[in-house]
Order: sequence, then C-alpha cells, then structure tokens
Amino acid sequence: MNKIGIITKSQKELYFVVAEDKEYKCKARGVFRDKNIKPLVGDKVKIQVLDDDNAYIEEVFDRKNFLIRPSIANIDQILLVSSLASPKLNYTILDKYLLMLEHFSIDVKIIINKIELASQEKIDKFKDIYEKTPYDFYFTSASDGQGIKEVEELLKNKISAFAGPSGVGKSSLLNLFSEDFNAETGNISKKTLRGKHTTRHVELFQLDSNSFIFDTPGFTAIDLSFIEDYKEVKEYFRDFDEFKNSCKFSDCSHINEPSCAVKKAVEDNLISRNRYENYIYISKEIQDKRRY
Ligand SMILES: Nc1nc2c(ncn2[C@@H]2O[C@H](COP(=O)(O)OP(=O)(O)OP(=O)(O)O)[C@@H](O)[C@H]2O)c(=O)[nH]1
Ligand SMILES: [Mg+2]
Ligand SMILES: [Zn+2]
Repeated sequence: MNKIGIITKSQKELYFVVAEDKEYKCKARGVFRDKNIKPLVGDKVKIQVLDDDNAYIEEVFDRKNFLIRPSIANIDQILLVSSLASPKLNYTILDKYLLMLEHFSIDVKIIINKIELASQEKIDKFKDIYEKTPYDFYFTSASDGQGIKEVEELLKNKISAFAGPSGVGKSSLLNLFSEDFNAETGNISKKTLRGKHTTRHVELFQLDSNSFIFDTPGFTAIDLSFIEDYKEVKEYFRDFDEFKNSCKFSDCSHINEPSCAVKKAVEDNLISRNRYENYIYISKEIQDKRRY
C-alpha cells in the first residue's frame, strides 16, 4: 500500500514519516543513492507501507526550497530567534543569517526572546537598527508569556522553522504552542553564558492539519561559501534598495565610490550604521576568503 507523508525526523539511515496521522520508520530505497538525493526533514514523500510501523520511501516530491544548515526542506518562513541578554546578541551573525535567507529567498521574521532579561538600553539599540530594515521583529518571553500570542498568529497555515543561536529559547518557545510538544530544553552555561546545543537534530512538529514547526539545532557560525562573488552581498542588504539607484555609479559597491547614495543615507541615519558596517565587514570577509 502506498501513502503520502512528510518526513519529521531522521536518524542516520532511518526516516520518520507521518502519513495519515500514523508514524512510520522508513528506509530510503537505493534509487535515491543512485540519483544522489538525500531525503530531508520536511520533504513530502511517497511511502510503501510494509507493516504497522515500517515503510520504504519510494519517492521524494519536488521541493519548494531547502537549506543545508539547518538541513530542512519546504520552508514557508524562518522565525529567527535571538536574545539580547543570556546569551547576548551577536549582530554580525544575525546579519549574516539574514543575508543567507535573502540569498535563498526565504521569508524571515526576527524574534527576540528572553525580553524580560534585556535592559531598556539594549532593546532601544536593537529597535533603532532593525526599524530601518524591511524585517518585522517581535519581542517575546517564553518565561512570562509576553509576545507569544503574536508569534502564534505567525504560525497559522505555514511551515515555520525556529532557527538561531544555541540557548536563546527556540525549543522553549515551540513547547508553548501545544501540550503535545516536548522538545528538549537545556540551561545555558554559567561560565560562557552560551547555550549548550541541547537540540541535536532537526525535528518537525505538527501544530494542526495545516501548520508545522521545525525545531533546529542552534548555530554558532554561518558559512557563507555559497556566495560566489562579494559583489553579490550588496543585493542582500535590502535596506539599501531604496537608495542604491541614486548612486552616481550604477555598479557602486557603496564602499569607496564618490556620490554614493547609500553612504549618504547612512550619514542621514536612514540606513543603520550598524548594518552598513556589517555590510562592509561581511563583504571584506568574503573577498579575503576568495583571494586564497
Ligand atoms: N529567562 C528566560 N529564560 C528562557 C526563556 N526562554 C527560554 N529560556 C531558558 O533558556 C534556556 C535555553 O532554552 P532552550 O529552549 O533549550 O534554547 P534553544 O534555543 O532551543 O537551544 P539549543 O537547542 O541549544 O539550540 C533554558 O534554560 C530555558 O528555560 C525566556 O524567555 N526567558
Ligand atoms: Mg533547542
Ligand atoms: Zn553607492
């Protein structure tokens, strides 16, 4: 018997597939290895049911999109979770992640969790920077419940993924949305104030018939090696879009050229200086890597 399902977890060569409200442990047919297709969590698949618990994956349907880190497929949006305190926010890593999602054309919302721990000064700094970007952001606390209703609205009828550094509360947030969810959560290290990588594997949770959420392991660094040329980077800073056509040179990199409308917008506080400096930093980093 064949069924259509969705991969919710994978452990080495074993895939967990939920089809018609039942979970099957599946192996992939050798045909995938020949074609060099590795099924991903989030993939829609056709399975051949062997018995009550076991099945084979026969076919992986075409993907809407996928990411390698975290390894997930068919994502409607990333909810990029960070915190301002415990752990404190690394703005460069945040901007790198936003850039990566622009590259892969995946919608993103920023969630700042543990907001009850953040000083007003840190909140103001964050707002000041990201209000000038196209990204929506939400302040939440998985501990005292603020902002959770708004995030719940975002999840409706979508496949969302919680992504972000370790220890910011991705799994804690997820667990708030259903009594059935029991993603493992862990403390952050007292010494380094960083997370301990509690979530080790991607897992897809079903909220209702139309809404799914990926929990993903925390990341520490972002690998931008998919960017071929540092000149691409400026395209991914969407806050430059409004200004870049007014630069004197049509191929302006907004770094050293005269009469640059982007640099002017930074001076006029219309583009955040923090974002602009990360733009330069990231461009240089990619340029340096390519040189060797
Ligand atoms: N004060 C406070 N603590 C929180 C909040 N949300 C989560 N925590 C705590 O932060 C710690 C880490 O939470 P997790 O949910 O495991 O974090 P994670 O982002 O899933 O981390 P990884 O799985 O390692 O990537 C736990 O001790 C949580 O109880 C919050 O809003 N406020
Ligand atoms: Mg986790
Ligand atoms: Zn320019």
